[in-house]
Amino acid sequence: MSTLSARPVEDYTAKDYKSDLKPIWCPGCGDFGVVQAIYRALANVGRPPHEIAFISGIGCSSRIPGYTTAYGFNSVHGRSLPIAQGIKLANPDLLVLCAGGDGDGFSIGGGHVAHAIRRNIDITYIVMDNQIYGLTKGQLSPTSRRGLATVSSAHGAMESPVNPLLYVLGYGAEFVAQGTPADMNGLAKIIEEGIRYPGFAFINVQSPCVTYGQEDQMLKAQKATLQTLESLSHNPADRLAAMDLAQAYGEKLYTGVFFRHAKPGPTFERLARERQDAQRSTVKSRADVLNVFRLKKP
Ligand SMILES: Cc1ncc(C[n+]2csc(CCOP(=O)(O)OP(=O)(O)O)c2C)c(N)n1
Ligand code: SF4
Repeated sequence: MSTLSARPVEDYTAKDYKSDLKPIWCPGCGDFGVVQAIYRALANVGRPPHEIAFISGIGCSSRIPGYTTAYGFNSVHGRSLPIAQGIKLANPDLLVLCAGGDGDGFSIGGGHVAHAIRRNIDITYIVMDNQIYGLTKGQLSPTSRRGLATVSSAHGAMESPVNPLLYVLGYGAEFVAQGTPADMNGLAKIIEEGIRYPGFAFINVQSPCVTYGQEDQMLKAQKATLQTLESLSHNPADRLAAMDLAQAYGEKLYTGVFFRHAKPGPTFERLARERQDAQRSTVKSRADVLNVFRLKKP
């Protein structure tokens, strides 16, 4: 916790994180619930808004930083993670959140996810997975189910969908969870846990697109089918059990923490800071500088 915190943790409420901007999402969009859950999670964590940086890509879901009072950066489609990592490295004291759609995260930005995971940068990455491109009016996304016909794919999706949960578990993510605004308490709790996890945390949110999505993805259908991992007595310390359950992505809606590493590894920003400090302590002369960079003396 930073020493900059102006008020005691218990003084923060969800209202402190809600900006004056009125969301322009379609009425009923799942993202309304996601931003509410984020306000609640942030209030429980109790960091002041000026100590939070919220980075997104481009998409309906990527509008989310603007609806909070945190410092926001609505960046470039698929590039939220590189920007968030740069911000975290420049100022490791900031609480850094990252968010966007399934297209943003697993299509154009898919290559960045693996590297953020293996660096284990302390960022919480929230993907609003609606299995469609919402902003650009309903094209196939990487998580669209096979056979889905859309405005730009009249004959249906020919590829099988990306499984975001297996993807991140396979790359070694230390914290992996799934939630839905159909269970607001559960979603706020998962987001809070992700923020508190000392390393890269991935949260997949089944946030329905009411305009271009499918009937069985809507909140009513989700409420009727979701199963909490807690009710299955899943042990979140067991990566293989988590991978087993994650295989049901697209068929069953499991919510809760799939995996939380029992012994969190070092974060990239900590290792980078330690290396910088070690180098500073050894550099006393020009010869030392050359040695640090392994350059030859002229
Ligand atoms: C480099 C680039 N390519 C394509 C686009 C067009 N574009 C904007 S948002 C988007 C996809 C949105 O889908 P998703 O990321 O899943 O978010 P959603 O709108 O569903 O929340 C696309 C293709 C863009 N803005 N920039
Ligand atoms: S198009 Fe879909 S994802 Fe975008 S605001 Fe509307 S309901 Fe939400």
